[in-house]
Amino acid sequence: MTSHAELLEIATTVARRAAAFALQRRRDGVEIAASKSSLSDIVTRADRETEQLIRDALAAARPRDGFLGEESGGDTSQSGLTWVVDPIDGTVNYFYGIPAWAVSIAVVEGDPEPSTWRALAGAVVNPVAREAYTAYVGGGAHLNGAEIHVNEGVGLSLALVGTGFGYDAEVRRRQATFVQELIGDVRDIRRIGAASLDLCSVAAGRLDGYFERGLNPWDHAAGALIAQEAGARVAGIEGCPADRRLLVAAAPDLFEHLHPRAERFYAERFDDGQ
Ligand code: LIP
Repeated sequence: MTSHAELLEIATTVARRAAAFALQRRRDGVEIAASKSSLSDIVTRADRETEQLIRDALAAARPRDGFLGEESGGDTSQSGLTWVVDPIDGTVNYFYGIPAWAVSIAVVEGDPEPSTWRALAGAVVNPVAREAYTAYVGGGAHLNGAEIHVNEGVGLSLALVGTGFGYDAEVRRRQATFVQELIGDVRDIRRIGAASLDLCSVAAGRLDGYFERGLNPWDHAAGALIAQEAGARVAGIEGCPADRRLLVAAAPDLFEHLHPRAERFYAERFDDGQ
C-alpha cells in the first residue's frame, strides 16, 4: 500500500518535471492550439504537450490509477485512485508571459468528483517563481519544504481577497457585480488568474481569502487540499464540498463572514447550469 507521503513524492516529482518542460516551451514561444468554451478560453500546444508528459509519467509510476486531465479527459481507475491534473493552470497568464501559472497535480480516492472524492496528496509548482506548494492529508502544507499556514484573526474589512472570472463575457459581467458589492467591505481584491495559485496564496498567508464560481475539478483539486492542510476551510454552496457552483477558502474565522456573502450572491444570481 503506497503511503500518502509516497503519493505526494510522485506528484511533486512529476509536477516539477512538467513545470520545467512548460517553462522551456514558454521560452521557445507559445502557440495557441485551439479555443474551447469561448474565443478567450484558449489552449496552447504546450498545455497539451505538458499534460501528455504528466500522463505518461503517472502511467509509468502508477499504471492502475485513473487520470482526469483538463486537456485529454479521463481514464477510469482500477486502483480506486485517480490523478486530477491541470497541466498549465493560468493558461492566459502563460500565453501573455505573466509569471502566475502553475502545474497542478492531485491524487484523489473514490470517483473523480469534487463532491465525493477524498484528496490524498497534491502539488502546485510555479517554475517562474521557483515555488512548489505541497501537501498530503494529515501532513500539513509546505512551500519549498517550509511549513505554511493561513492568516487567522483577520476581519472581513481588512481581508485581502482573491477571485476569478469565467470565460463567458455575460457570466463575467455578473460576477463583477459581486466584486463591486464586496470591494468596499474588504481591504482589497486580487485577481491572480490561476485558481491553484489563489488557493496556495491563502495557504501561505499571501491572501486572506478566495472565492470563485465556475472552477473545474482540476483547477482546485491540489490547491484546495494544500489550503485545507494549511488551516483553511474550503467549501461550496451550503457548506458542501466545493464544486463548479462555488468555492470559498479562508481561515475558519474569516470564512464565517466571507462564505455567506458569496453564497447568497451566487445562489441568487446564478442557476446551477451556468
Ligand atoms: C483558470 C482558473 C482561474 C479562472 C480562469 C481560468 P485555466 O484556469 O485557474 O481561477 O479565473 O478563468 O479558468 O483555464 O487557466 O486552466
